[in-house]
Amino acid sequence: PFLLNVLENQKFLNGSVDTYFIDENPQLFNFQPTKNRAQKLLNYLAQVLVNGPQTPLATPLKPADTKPHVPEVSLEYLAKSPEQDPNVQPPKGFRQIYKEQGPEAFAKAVRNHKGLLLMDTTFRDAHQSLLATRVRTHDLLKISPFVTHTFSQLYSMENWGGATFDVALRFLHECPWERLEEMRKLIPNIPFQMLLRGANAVGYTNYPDNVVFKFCELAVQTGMDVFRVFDSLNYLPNLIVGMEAAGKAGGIVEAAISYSGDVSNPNKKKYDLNYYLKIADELVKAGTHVLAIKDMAGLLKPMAARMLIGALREKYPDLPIHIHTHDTSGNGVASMLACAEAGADVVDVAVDSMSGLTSQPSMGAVVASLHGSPLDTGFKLNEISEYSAYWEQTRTLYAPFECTTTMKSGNADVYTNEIPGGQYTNLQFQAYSLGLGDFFEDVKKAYAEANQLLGDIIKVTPSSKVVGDLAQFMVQNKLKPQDVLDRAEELSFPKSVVEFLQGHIGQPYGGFPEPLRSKVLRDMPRIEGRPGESLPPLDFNKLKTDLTETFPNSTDRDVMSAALYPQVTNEYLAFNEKYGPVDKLDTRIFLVGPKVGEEFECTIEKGKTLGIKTLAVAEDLTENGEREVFFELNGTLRSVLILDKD
Ligand code: 3PY
Ligand code: ZN
Repeated sequence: PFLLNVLENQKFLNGSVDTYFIDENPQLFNFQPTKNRAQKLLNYLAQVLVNGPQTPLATPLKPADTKPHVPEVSLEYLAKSPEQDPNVQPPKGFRQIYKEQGPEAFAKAVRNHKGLLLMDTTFRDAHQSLLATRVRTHDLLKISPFVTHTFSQLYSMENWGGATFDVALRFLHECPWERLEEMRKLIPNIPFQMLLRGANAVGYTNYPDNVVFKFCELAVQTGMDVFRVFDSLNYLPNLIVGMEAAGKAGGIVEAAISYSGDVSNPNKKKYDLNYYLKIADELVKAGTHVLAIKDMAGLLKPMAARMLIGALREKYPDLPIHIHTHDTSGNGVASMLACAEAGADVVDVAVDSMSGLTSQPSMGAVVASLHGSPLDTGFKLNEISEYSAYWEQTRTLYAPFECTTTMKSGNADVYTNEIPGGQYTNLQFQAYSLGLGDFFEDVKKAYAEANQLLGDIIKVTPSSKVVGDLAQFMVQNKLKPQDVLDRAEELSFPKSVVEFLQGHIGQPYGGFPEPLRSKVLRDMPRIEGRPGESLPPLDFNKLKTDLTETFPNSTDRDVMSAALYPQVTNEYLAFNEKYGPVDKLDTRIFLVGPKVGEEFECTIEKGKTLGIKTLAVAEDLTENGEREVFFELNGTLRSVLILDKD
């Protein structure tokens, strides 16, 4: 068994020790800095067996006890390869054009391509929207060889950024950089795409400029290609920082305009066609390689799509146009087809079994609709089905995070409340877990009201959180919009709302809402321009020194993670040091632990596979309140003592 150290001693943790404690218990100060990885994993498994999941599960549903079938690369395809060898290099894709000839040549090739191009969001936004971003590197890597050989004609696969960075570190206890690097090794031909929240990078708040620049540099070095850059208020100075950072790093810049309102409705005046054309103009001037419309809530109806994409196509005949949407209303496929017909070069889809609801529209549906037309995507339905079957099975491993526990259908009420896909799922989930009957209906109504109170702003991470927080605040405190205005001076608003009004995430189009802002802020400080301009650069050397003091093995990647998420990164590193490479465990075992008596394998690196069998969990506690868990590790008996927290 492990020796206990002081950090696991109940008496010490309770604070009930005196100065003789060290003298009387020298063994507790005998720290073991490097236990081997296998032992650490046993420690993790025992911890889960004794104290339950080490990452919070969102529903009572259990992960399925299944091993998803990984489809083989098609024989027809291999037969065409000269060596008929399964290890054959995958076909060339758009990434080779980008790497050999640069971003401009890539953009030209995209624009000149005849059929409709697709971005597959399965590795990022689809699971961010449906499974609380919980899909693990382990399951992404398993299907990567199939993807690289079968879908080499993708414009890109979105597999990084957005919420994945935070969730990987915080909840999955895995390194996002390692995920990127490993995917890259397996997929050399398809461009990788990430979502960059402009000056917020992959966080929820504006960072100093040098953080954003360094982040992009490291992302390109680790394998990232296309940066979809947006700002949550479409605030140009913020957007441009992100574009410059991605461009300077050598990436493909895909500046995105976040879509709000409805250009096909003459009564919705704030975000009309002209608003979008003006921003597009600025982004083109700033040198974007590709222009994206980011319809994060799924508000772009087919008719509006024809108007907006038609107008952009006419104005910029040579510029590649890429459309992102969410299928919340159920209109996603129709809208993407309308975009394609109006001249979009690329649309976003998710594989069928990970599509629909608040995720992206279905890849199979879009592909089938265009078969035999001039916009034919060239994808084969049978191959999409195999890919889909993998994800259908894999999805059952993530049952504890399934949005369909509460979400049973699409809902066109999104046209009224304008809640972004990922947030829609979150809010519904929170409402259900509070168990209040009409709470979600009330929150959705309040969301629209909160948006109006804040001046009808663009709503996407992090501005969507501001609106969501205000909406929940209104429902919880039973406030009508007029109450909020009347009592603004005395109410204690959520922090995100106050900071938004202070200008912490940028300047909203049309200005801040008055008199609300003045009433809430009174004499609090305000930021007038771009928040990053007034933030001092982050001292990376100091951060590195501080981090390596606590974690001597930390890398430049960890330092970058810590620059964005200091606390989360510290916890990740501490967890990793204690429990080892938990990212290598199968998903069910990672989430809920093995069954007693179960035998399984875990490959911790190429050629190093552990055979583990859980033998028993002791019925009785030791006198220190610990429970002993017995394993067989590669045939030898091991046991671990775990403090039982119950
Ligand atoms: C994100 O910022 O993570 C989003 O997906 C916004 O749409
Ligand atoms: Zn999205």
